[in-house]
Amino acid sequence: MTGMALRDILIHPDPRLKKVTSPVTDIGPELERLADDMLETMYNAPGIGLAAPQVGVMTRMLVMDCIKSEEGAPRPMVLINPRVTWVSDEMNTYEEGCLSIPEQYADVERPAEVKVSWTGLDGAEQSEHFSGLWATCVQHEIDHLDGKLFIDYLRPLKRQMITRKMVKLKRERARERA
Ligand code: K1U
Ligand code: ZN
Repeated sequence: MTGMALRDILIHPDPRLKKVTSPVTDIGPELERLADDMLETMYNAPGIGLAAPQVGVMTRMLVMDCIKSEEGAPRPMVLINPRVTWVSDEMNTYEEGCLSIPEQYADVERPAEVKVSWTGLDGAEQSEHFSGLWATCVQHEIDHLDGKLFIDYLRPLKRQMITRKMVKLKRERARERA
């Protein structure tokens, strides 16, 4: 058994970030390895969430941990085939970021609270009521599984501006690697 590995995070624009992912049908060692690698990649970034398509795996799994380091023990969560089963009428605006859209932030309005059901790595069904940053994060990550990015909530002009910056960033990074 080898240790966890960092995976490369895809940067927008990438066609894989625009696709709807397929449900997980088989929970086994390969999926466990992917979950471990995604958690390691998320903590290393650093980030508070990561969805499988962001590392090029087109399957419905996400990881998250919204505990701030000063708040105490980490709470790594792995959600397989997550479904939002209830949303609050109350909305909340949060300045979101995305590891696939580095250094770009914008206000996004979403339901303030959500109830989510999912399958755990042990195969057991789970559900939880999320509020605050956890609610924002889980909705952002489930959007990734449906090929949606936070910039899709912005005005077209702002979205285009961010996309152009990302094209430039990718070009610069490719040049640095050559
Ligand atoms: O999905 C992702 O790209 C991860 C993203 C999650 C997210 C952030 C903000 C609102 C909703 C969802 C990030 O983790 S961006 C990085 C970030 O927010 C952060 C990084 C270090 C400390 C605290 C936050
Ligand atoms: Zn994201």
